[in-house]
Amino acid sequence: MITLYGAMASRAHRVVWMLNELGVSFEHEPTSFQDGSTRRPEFLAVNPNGRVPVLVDGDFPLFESLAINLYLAKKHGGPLAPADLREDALATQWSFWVVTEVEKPLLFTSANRKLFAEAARNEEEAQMALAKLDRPFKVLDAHLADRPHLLGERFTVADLNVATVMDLAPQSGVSLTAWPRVDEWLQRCLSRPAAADWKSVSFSIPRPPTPLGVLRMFL
Ligand SMILES: N[C@@H](CCC(=O)N[C@@H](CS)C(=O)NCC(=O)O)C(=O)O
Repeated sequence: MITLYGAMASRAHRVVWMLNELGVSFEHEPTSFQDGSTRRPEFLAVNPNGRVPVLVDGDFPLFESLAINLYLAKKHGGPLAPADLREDALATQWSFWVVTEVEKPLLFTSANRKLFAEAARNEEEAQMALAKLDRPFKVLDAHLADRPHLLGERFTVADLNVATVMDLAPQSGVSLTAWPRVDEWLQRCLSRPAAADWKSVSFSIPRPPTPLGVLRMFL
């Protein structure tokens, strides 16, 4: 039995998309990360980081959303899974790439365009974070010039992992028209039926009251 902890309005949606793609049934514990639930001893016993998502497959707990997806793809096989060692390495590469190069500045942009309450948004901060995204977005756009998906012809866990981070862009008023291949690829990924659950979810995050608090949130 697989149990996934984490509300849809959290990074748990990344794993829900993967489980839906694979057609794997699971129990969903929609643990909120905003009401103190992730600080409770019972939750910390499952994930000592106090964060969602965490997946428990039988007696095997695993945290980190994109690592969970790589595990699920490899466990269940099929077209989403890496077909060989090189594809495995590339799926890992793109997953690390998106969390290290894209996730934080994109989240910071989104916070200042949509996720913070309107009065707490700061367009200058959004522009600053957006400027950091130009380099990785250009890399992705160039990579997609001669292939429809990250590993070539088929949609794989690499596309899913990168798209689950990039999906903050259209949700938060970040236009991708300057990177047209990224824009098209993302729309293709997000129009997959297995991604549908996520698209209707909306959420907000409170802006920390001090500049230091903001730094702490995004560093
Ligand atoms: N790198 C982790 C990040 C997990 C994470 O930050 N989750 C947020 C919700 S989306 C959380 O649980 N925050 C609660 C907290 O930081 O206390 C992953 O991708 O799984």
